[in-house]
Amino acid sequence: MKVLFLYPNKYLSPGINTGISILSAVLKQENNEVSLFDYTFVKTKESYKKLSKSMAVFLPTEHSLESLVADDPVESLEESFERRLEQFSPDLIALSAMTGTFDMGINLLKEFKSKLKCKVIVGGVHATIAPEDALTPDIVDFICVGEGEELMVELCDCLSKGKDYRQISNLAFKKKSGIQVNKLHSFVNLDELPTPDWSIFDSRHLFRPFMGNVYQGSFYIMSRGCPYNCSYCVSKLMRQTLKESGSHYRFQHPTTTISHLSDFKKQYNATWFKFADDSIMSMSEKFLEELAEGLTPLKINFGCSVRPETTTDRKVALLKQMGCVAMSFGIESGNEELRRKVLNRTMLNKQIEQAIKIINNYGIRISTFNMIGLPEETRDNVFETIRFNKKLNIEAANIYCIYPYPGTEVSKKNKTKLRDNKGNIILIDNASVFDLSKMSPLEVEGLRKTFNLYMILPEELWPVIRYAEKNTEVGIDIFAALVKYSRELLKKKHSN
Ligand code: B12
Ligand code: SF4
Repeated sequence: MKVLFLYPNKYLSPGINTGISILSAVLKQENNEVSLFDYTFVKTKESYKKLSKSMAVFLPTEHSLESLVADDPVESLEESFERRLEQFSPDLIALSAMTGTFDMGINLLKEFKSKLKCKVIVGGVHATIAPEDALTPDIVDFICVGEGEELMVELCDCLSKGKDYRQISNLAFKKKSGIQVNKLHSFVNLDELPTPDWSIFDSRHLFRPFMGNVYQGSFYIMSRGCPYNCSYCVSKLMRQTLKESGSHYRFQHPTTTISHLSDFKKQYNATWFKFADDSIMSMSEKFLEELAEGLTPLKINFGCSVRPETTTDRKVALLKQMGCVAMSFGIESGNEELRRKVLNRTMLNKQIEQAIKIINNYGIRISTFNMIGLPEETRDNVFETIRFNKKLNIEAANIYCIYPYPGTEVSKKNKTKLRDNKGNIILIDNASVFDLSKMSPLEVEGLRKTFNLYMILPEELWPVIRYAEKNTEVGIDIFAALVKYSRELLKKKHSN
């Protein structure tokens, strides 16, 4: 069978998709042919314009993402996809989508409705947490609920031999009387999976600029799921939806990770990885010791995500020893009560401070994840988050507006809808329209835009930054001037 994966990713957001790379490897093991249509480097008029308008406060590096596409022609997604269809002529199109990218994938496929001669299957987070929504478009024949490794192999086998596919585990499809969701199989044994297949991805996905140098490498995941229950996250929902398959949260054996990363080093000269696991320090010291023993000789660098409650000196020392150079922390809110009551994250500010102190001792770079627009949140609460980041001396704060994903507690409590009046999924970048906080969506947008300025610049300048929150002509000019000034300050700090 010829399987064409469709990856509707944000323009110039490089990084190999772990799910697709695993599925491709598994399908190739069974002699299927696999190809990929990926939006990441398709330079369309719209995406190109949007990128040139974006203005980040972070210190710019001399290795820009734009340089990766400098020589590429501007073309439409449709033109590019049509070419791929003609070249590859797939037997099955396999769309991998999150909630925020599902419509991007479907809209492209709809353009080709009359020309497509093959079946279309959708998998990924969105199909798992919102199966009815994912099955609604006419163009979709099947969806995959949960893990796709076994399903894809069986489906390809059935379709190629004309066998009945209707009983395949994890498969769901439309019937006259509604939808049929088949039983789920047990979770796959992660230690039996082959090395993920990076070969179907554009090599520019391996571009990894870090602290002034450029490395080769990408995302890699050692686990599935997460043991925590944050109210805004789909993790708990996935655990409940997939409980028939067993215990969702699990790590593969360190030897599997070591073997896969050695393969990547040999094949792609990959030396920089981003571990996509939700919480690497949840694993025991013994597990990390074994991992360190195998990874240290590989001499790789990597970044990972951590929870403060799990941070201990010994675990950080082991991670540092095996190559950890960057860690990201979800602070989400600087106000402990909001964090606990609204987000169901029970860690204390004191614990975060202690964890960061330990990590700083090892010279590991720290970035934070923060959210605003939270239910019950006031402007003063946002400033608690800004001040907390400032106190922690954070230079790279990622800031998002909370998004009520379907089925999560935040969505249920606030009775939010997935789709707007026109039937489109509300995009993550427009999440302020959910209007969940005590601020107006405009105020939330203004604060999101200027969060890093408030964090980097001295408090005497805050009254000026307030003007930059506004989307007026003057506000836009002040914003640009302050971004320039912040970058100069950061540059100066780093050159000292
Ligand atoms: C790593 C990661 C990222 C990375 C890299 C993604 C990548 N290139 O791989 C980065 C940092 C770029 C990222 C960005 C974002 N992410 Co993210 N990310 C993750 C994370 C932590 C791990 C993903 C992963 O590697 N999973 C492991 C693989 C093996 O699982 P999988 O992808 O689900 O694939 C399996 C099945 O779903 C299925 N499957 C997948 N595709 C297909 C296709 C077919 C046809 C079939 C049959 C089956 C199938 O089979 C696979 C193997 O079993 C998840 C949380 C999580 N633990 O899953 C969040 C997660 C996917 N991200 C999320 C979000 C919200 C985002 C952002 C929107 C964040 C933001 N505010 O910007 C952006 C969007 C980027 C974009 N593309 O537009 C949410 C998605 C929620 C939702 N309902 O959509 C998640 C679930 C986090 C969360 N807990 O809320 N993310
Ligand atoms: S720790 Fe991260 S992945 Fe786990 S439930 Fe919370 S937000 Fe989700």
